[in-house]
Amino acid sequence: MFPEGVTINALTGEVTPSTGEYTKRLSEFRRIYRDIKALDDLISAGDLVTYKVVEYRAEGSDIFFGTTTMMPGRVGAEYFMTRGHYHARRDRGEIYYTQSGQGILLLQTRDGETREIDMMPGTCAFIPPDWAHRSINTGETPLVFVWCCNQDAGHDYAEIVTKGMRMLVMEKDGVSTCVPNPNFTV
Ligand code: M6P
Ligand code: ZN
Repeated sequence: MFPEGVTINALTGEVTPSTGEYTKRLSEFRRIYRDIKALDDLISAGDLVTYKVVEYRAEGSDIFFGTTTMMPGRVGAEYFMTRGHYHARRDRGEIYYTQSGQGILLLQTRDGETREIDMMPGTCAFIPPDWAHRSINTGETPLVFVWCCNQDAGHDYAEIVTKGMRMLVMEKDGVSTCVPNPNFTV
């Protein structure tokens, strides 16, 4: 392993050099958004990419990092968001350092604590071990953030997909508002 300077474009999320990437489209979010009709209408109109994740991973390293670039938009009153996850390893945290755009990072524990952190350029959010996290683009431009965590952290999506998150971020009169999720199941 050797040290390396990696260039990150704060407006596009481009990582140079990068070792992998993927995109997520609206059709992959049928169990995530509440407004099924709005989601189906959007998918029929053209199945948009809502976010892209690019990574830099050195084989054998303990940590890795990358960017997530989230497009602006909404499904009904809900802004475009990530799936949201706990880490498979409960002793692994993460950081999210916002480069451009604006958003909200929703966090929760298994025993009912919730937090919201405003994502804006310059904010580095500390995500402690075993806090589920979901990012939401509440702005009108792409939300770009750098993340860094352990390579062995892993993703545990099942809990959030089946139960949802305790809080939702909805657009109301042009403003983003955090509200309790009426469908959250303990
Ligand atoms: C961040 C990191 C990634 C994660 C991505 C998208 O970039 O935490 O590990 O995959 O967000 O979030 P999700 O996987 O919940 O859709
Ligand atoms: Zn994570």
